[in-house]
Amino acid sequence: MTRRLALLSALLVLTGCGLEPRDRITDPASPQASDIDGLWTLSLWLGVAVWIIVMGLLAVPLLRSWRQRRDASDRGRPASSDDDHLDVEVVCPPPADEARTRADATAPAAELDEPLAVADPHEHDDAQRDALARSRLLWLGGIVVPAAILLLLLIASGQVGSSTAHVERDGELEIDVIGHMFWWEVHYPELDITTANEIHVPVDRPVRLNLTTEDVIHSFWIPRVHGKIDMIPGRENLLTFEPTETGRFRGQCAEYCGIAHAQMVAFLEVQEADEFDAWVEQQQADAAEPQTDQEVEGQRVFIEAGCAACHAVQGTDAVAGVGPDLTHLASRGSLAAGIRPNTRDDLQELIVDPWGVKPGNPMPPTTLEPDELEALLDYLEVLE
Ligand code: HEC
Ligand SMILES: [Cu+2]
Repeated sequence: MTRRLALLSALLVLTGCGLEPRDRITDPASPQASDIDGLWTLSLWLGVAVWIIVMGLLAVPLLRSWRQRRDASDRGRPASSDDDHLDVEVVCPPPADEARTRADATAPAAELDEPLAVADPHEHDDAQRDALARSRLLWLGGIVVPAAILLLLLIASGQVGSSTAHVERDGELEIDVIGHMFWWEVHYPELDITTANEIHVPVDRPVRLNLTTEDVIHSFWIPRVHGKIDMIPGRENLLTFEPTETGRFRGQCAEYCGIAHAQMVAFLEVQEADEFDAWVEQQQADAAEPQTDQEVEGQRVFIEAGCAACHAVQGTDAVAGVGPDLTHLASRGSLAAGIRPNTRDDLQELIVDPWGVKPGNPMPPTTLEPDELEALLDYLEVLE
């Protein structure tokens, strides 16, 4: 039994551990995330305070009854649990009052109170004082304090709600993010850039995300910069934040959207302004031309194997938008919505066995001759 309990608690503790550390809201990298973190901390500590007080109040009578029982047994009386019950019967026998109704005579409370009051008027005063204290405690602890705590939380969450809501900012960078099963399409309308799964932004500049979906409801969530917000069909939800720290922040679809929901990861890449400008320039360019015969052959395979039916490579005949834009595929740090590093092996596995890499992926497996596959990989690696 103890062993099972220990195993169960170990399991519970271990569920809190990931193989790799995940980005948390408690490590904010924008004023918006910081406000959300503040609200979370306030709720946590209020909860802890309430828990401690309630447990304390519970401990007082428990301790008192334990002490009474211990004293009773010290005095040599049996410390059985029906001790009190026995006392009542012995000390306060119901008086044989003729005037009493039958109902009165059978009410145990009346039997207990009246003879005690008659026996000792001081005890009556004490009982009244006790009752008053108890009702005061009930009012205070049951109504006034909880109402005050709830009011405080209401005000705090209202404040955070308004400080994190979308407001138009000067010089904000506008980005459209569209949820797909199971990846993120990313457009920069003013910069004429299309990419996927990795969103680059400059540090210390307000960013505005226009969030929608192509299919089912998803939820966009990059914990270190903002809270989660749903992507709803036929609706555009806005999210503004100002990243104050550079780095690569992990995000995750936060609304169950199908079999590969857990494998729908996004990255926010917050860069210094000049690095971001360089990235923009690179992304605005058309795809790199294949140079060697092998790469040219790879481009032919790409078109003929049907990849171009779903993917776009700017500057070529491939213009479809069913899957991620591959124009600058090689410049991305991850593959298949953040679940694989962008290496040649992972790329090969994704092309040969897309359903093994990500179940539910709409991309069909391809059967290519080994040399065709090599050529295709060579071509894809050119797409810096
Ligand atoms: C029926 C449409 C379809 C076809 C055909 C298709 N793909 Fe895809 N592809 C997708 C979709 C959808 C995704 C996004 C999968 C995900 O991450 O959930 C994808 C993802 C990818 C990715 C990862 C992109 C990224 O940024 O993570 C690569 C690379 C890729 N496809 C290459 C190919 C190649 C090469 C072919 C041809 C052999 C091909 N695809 C054929 C739909 C297609
Ligand atoms: Cu999703």
